[in-house]
Amino acid sequence: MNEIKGRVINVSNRLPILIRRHAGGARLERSSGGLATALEAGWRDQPGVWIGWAGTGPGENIEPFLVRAAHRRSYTLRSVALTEEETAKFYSGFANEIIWPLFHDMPSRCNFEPEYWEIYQRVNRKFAKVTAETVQDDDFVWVHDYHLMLTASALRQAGVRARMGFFLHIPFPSPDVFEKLPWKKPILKSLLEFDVIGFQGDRDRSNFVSCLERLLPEATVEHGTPHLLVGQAGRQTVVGTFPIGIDFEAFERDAERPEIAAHAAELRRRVSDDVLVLGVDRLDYTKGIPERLKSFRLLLRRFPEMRRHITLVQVVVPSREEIPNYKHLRRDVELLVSQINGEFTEPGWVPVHYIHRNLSRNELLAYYRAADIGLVTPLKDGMNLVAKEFCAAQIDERGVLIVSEFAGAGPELRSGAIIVNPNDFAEVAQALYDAAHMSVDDKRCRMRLLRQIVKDHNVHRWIRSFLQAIPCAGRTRGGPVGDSQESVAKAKERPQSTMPGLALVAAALTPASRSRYAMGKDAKLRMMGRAAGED
Ligand code: GDG
Repeated sequence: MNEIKGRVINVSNRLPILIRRHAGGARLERSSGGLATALEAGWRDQPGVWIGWAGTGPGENIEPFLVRAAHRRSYTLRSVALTEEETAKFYSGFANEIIWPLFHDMPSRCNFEPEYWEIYQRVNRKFAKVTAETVQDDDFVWVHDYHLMLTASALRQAGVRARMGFFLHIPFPSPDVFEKLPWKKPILKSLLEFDVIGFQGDRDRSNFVSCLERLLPEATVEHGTPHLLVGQAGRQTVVGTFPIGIDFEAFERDAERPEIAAHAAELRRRVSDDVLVLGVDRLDYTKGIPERLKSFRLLLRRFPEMRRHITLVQVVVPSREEIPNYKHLRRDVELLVSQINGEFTEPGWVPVHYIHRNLSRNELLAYYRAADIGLVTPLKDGMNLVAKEFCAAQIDERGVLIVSEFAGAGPELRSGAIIVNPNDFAEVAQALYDAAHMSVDDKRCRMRLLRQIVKDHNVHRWIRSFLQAIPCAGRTRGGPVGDSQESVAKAKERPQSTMPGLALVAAALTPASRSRYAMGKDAKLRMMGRAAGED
């Protein structure tokens, strides 16, 4: 990270800690979710400041908590206090009832309430104000995620001269979806006030460029190496793809600990010593939990010989419980679990073990190690860290990863994982069947490849590559810009992948492993034939 002379000022909706009030006072907790997990792991030795919401409102003295939390960290923490109304209309409202569903291609779930937009602007200005008070000219301001897309314009208006970057942890939608947003232009324009914008995958970046082409035709796009340069209103922005990673070494080291191995063995003994399938998700409609349960049910219906031999452990972490869509989802998931268990349970075997709580890190690691199949089937996901954590914890190289083609992790891990369409229940059921019957050699070969990819593309590399894109932004400011329409088209024609050398990795797969997967497709057709005439 030599590119930064000053400090990194990290700005995200949530701080990595949460102060939770209870009758007897308050306690400090760790924030959950992918963003906090990834940044906490990657940020170990970087001096700086992390600005975000700690779960508290104005007038609360939380300074002692922030000082305590900073003890074990290389950075200090500054909080942005939010009123109850702001939490409801900015966080639950604009961010999670509009942007979250829209950016995950689910516009029918959006609640385009105009007041949410007012409060979103106000809260973005609030975050910008705290940031402007903190930042110095040679610092780098790194803003994270969809909650804070307007901060760059507010910071520029406040006269902040430091360079600024933005990383979107969730997908960016295609123009047909994005243009449904009533406030699309101010959001695009504000994003282009950052010096660097990062996306999880090439598809997200290409969607962003298509949105510019349609909605801001005056913007110009040039193909730099390896990133794009977008010109708008006299300034230029580097736009790149930076797939996020995990702290591989930490997961591997912790998974190796004897107490985790013992816990994993205990789980296998108690839950299933045959095929143990694991799903781990926040309770969110984008994660495809009902669809996954239906696929598992289909497997048990169509392959009766699998009954008693395969068990699904589905961990569901409570999330955004105040939003109506999420309450309904919990009811749907729990109904499906009880229907499946009602249909198939036999003495000594319960097909679905459903856990609705946050596991400790040690428990989670034990499940990752114990599982034979990691089943990661979101309908849409920026990356999905669970897929990568599962691989890192698979130190025995026994597990098979099944991953959705619509998760950022899909393209990145496609050479070792079984890739599925989560809406195709027959395909997922078949993938489970194939994974359960895969030879030990094939499983080892695939998992070794996956672990190498996850290890190489870890969170430290993600941070480094994002920060390395910054000087590029400085150099290009005021530089030549290309012809708008023509250069946008060229940029879309030539996707630039920053993914690992997948061709090389795929070449290392055994022929047996490759043909096994091809066999899976044929078997799927057979299975569909067999199913004809079923209800
Ligand atoms: C967003 C994007 C992107 C889950 N259950 C438990 C637990 N977890 C941890 C996992 C993982 C994290 O939560 C979930 O991360 P994901 O990436 O799967 O999903 P989001 O929270 O939606 O994250 C996503 C990510 O940002 C990073 O850019 O990948 O696409 O949506 O780290 O381990 N942790 C513990 N107990 C649990 O029960 N301790």
